[in-house]
Amino acid sequence: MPKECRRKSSKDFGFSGTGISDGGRVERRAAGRSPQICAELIQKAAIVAAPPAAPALMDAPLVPQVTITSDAGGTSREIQEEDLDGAVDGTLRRKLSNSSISSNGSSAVESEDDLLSDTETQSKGLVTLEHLVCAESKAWKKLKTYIRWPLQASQKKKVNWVQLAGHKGNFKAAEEGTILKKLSENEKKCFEDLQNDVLVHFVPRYQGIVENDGEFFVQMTDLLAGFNHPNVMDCKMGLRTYLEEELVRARERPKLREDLYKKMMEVDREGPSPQEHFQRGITKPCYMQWRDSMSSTNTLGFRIEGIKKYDGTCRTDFKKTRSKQDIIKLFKEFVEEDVSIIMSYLERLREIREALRISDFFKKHEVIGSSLLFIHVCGRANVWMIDFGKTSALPEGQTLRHDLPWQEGNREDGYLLGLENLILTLEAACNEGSGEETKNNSLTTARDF
Ligand code: I3P
Repeated sequence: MPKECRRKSSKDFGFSGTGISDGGRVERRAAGRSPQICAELIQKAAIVAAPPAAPALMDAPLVPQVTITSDAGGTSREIQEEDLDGAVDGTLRRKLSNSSISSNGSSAVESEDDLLSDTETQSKGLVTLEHLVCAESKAWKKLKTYIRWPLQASQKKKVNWVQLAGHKGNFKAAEEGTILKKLSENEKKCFEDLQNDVLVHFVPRYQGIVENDGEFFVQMTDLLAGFNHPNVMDCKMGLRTYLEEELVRARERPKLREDLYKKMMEVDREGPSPQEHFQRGITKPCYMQWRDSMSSTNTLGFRIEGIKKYDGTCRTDFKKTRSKQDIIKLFKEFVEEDVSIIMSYLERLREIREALRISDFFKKHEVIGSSLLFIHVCGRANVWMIDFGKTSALPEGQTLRHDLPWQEGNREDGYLLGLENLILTLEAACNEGSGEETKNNSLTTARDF
């Protein structure tokens, strides 16, 4: 930490008794996924892909057929051909950005892993400037969560942004203090609706749509503008990170994706089922379910996606970070045991919670794949709600509670459960620092808000 930023720290955070449950370890990785949904999708994808002599599914359970009607699921238009991936090898990509029901404006199959060039570094999830410079050859840096990087004048042309987490969105630097994100009708609609909502104080300021080189972009405040060497953490919120529509789509047009199979294998060789191994492919919902079960998404309702420190190191190797102890440790490292930073974060999170409780926008939207972005530098700390590409409006008259478990059809996203657990995590850190024990020992469950 730079000297001028040093503040008094708690001597020992300790962090025992966090007040949140671990959710227990998954015994077998694939068991964390929904066996019904995955078995069904694998089976259908197998038929589509028609691999020779595919082995029978092992212990595949009977699949209850869930039908999502427009009443339950949707705002949706018909799923169009262009919404779907074209091939197992990923040569054609799903184009969520064109979909009014599920879009974050960036739909390439690439992930942060694609950005890392060195295998060893990749496995450690450590990104250094050199790697980013190497990866800069792409015309576009596609960044879902993005960070302005303090640069030497000589480097400025090479690297403007650093990816922190998730798959890469389409961002472009804009006039001072703003950024451009490739237009997604879905996200644009969210920003427009948010203008008249209490949440407007917690999202980047929307500055309309602009055209640049024949393409359209959402222009918004660059949250990191004006900060030198900020510390940034991205936490993806919710009990799941895929839309119900993605399940429906995968049932209708199942696609095996080799890129996702490979990504899974890099992290967990036991992750794929025998069938998936044989086919060397996995459907997107199955991959996403595996991601959610491997991380703390399914148990705590949030997960850490990436951390960038003031010293330039950037970590995204959190796919297996699941236990509360590990998360607390990461928060400790992130704030360098500065309790005052934790306190500031807590204050902001509680404000967000209050706003969510009265927000009309929140009530009427399924919030999937959205993140909370933590930023602190020199004693200043803030949290912002970002990424609304997969946030979709519910049909007229429908609302969500956001604190209920998800069952297919109810569209609940668990956002408030995640926020509650995030607050409990940080409170536990502070309580421990001041010698108090945390009373609540269980994962937050359905509550009345
Ligand atoms: C990606 C991540 C993204 C998802 C992307 C996944 O996995 O879950 O959120 O994009 O799907 O590959 P990982 O974090 O392991 O790299 P969406 O949120 O838009 O669904 P994609 O490959 O279809 O872009």
